[in-house]
Amino acid sequence: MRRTLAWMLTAGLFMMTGCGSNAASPVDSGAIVASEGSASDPAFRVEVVTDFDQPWAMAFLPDGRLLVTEKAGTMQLLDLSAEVPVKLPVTGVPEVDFGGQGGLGDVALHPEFNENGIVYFSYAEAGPGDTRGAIVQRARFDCGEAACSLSDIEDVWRQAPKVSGRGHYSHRIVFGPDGDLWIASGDRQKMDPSQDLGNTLGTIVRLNADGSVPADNPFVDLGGDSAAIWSYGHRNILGLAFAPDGVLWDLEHGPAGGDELNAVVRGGNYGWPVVSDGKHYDGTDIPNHDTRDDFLPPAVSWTPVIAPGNLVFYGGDIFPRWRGHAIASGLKSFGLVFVEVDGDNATEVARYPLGARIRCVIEGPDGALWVLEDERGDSQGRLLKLTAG
Ligand SMILES: [Ca+2]
Ligand SMILES: [Ca+2]
Repeated sequence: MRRTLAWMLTAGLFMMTGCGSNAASPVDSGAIVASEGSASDPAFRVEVVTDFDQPWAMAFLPDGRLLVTEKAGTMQLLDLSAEVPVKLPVTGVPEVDFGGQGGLGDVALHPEFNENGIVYFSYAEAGPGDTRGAIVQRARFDCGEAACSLSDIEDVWRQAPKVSGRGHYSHRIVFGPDGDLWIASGDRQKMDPSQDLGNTLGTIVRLNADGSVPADNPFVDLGGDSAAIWSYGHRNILGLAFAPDGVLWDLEHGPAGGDELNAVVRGGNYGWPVVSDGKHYDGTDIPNHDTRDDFLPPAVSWTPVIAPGNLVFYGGDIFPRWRGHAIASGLKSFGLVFVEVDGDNATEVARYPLGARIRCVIEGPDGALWVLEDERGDSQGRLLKLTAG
């Protein structure tokens, strides 16, 4: 079902408690707002935990510590067991091409992290002649008392070709239910390559955990970089997540309007830049999805945009209302967007304002929602913990 939804904001003060360096700063949050009708849901209790320098992504280790990437090229491990959380620096992070939308990106644990200690991470890598592209590597992760380290770094995947500019890397990493590795590869703001299967711009790729190509990928016969492609015609995919029923969902930025949530199918073409429910930034029209039946339409499109940060499916116990729902962080929606998903249909059902560009939301081991702000005026983005209100 396709919907265009206005951003509804209610005013309202919200109780918050804080710890860490920004405890005195208020979180500009309000009530959870139903996107249709007036149903109200229990609000969240919001704690400010600490802050980071332009944080981009995070992942909990099995021991409850939190690994956080910062866009300029640093990684930190946050130990939450102490009364005041302690940050340990992570050494061995490769040099990243920091600028524009690029830098250090996502981080994910190997499905067998408990046995092998391997983490995956993505970043913008410089190339010859003022070019760059997304890269995914993996490394052994170890921690001592004062610092953690990456070692035995291996290349897993490179976006190809490297091109000019510093936008639309996407480079979101997720492991599927069967242990496959899925990577979002943005169109690098070059548009037309998204329809050309001879490169990996504007695609979602599927690999084995070691970076090799599964023999049953849809375009293996094309060989080379193309063999990794699972779906194409994408723009800038910042959300990539598996629903409990195994459906893969991608959440991507549209141009001026037309953010999309897509149920991703093998070999699917999602239309960019031939069709979009948005327009070009200069106002030039782009035919909408419903003008062409040869491209797969989004389950939800948003105008005005939410400008997604990421996407996660909630499976915890402390918010029964949201179990099985998708939750998107929003840079322009300044909060969280809750989406009800049923098979390959989806509907936005609520929003929760947080008063800042929200880069990332994940579920913690205790079922709480952990939220990273993108940045505030001083480039610091706070880490928030949301529990039952
Ligand atoms: Ca599309
Ligand atoms: Ca359009």
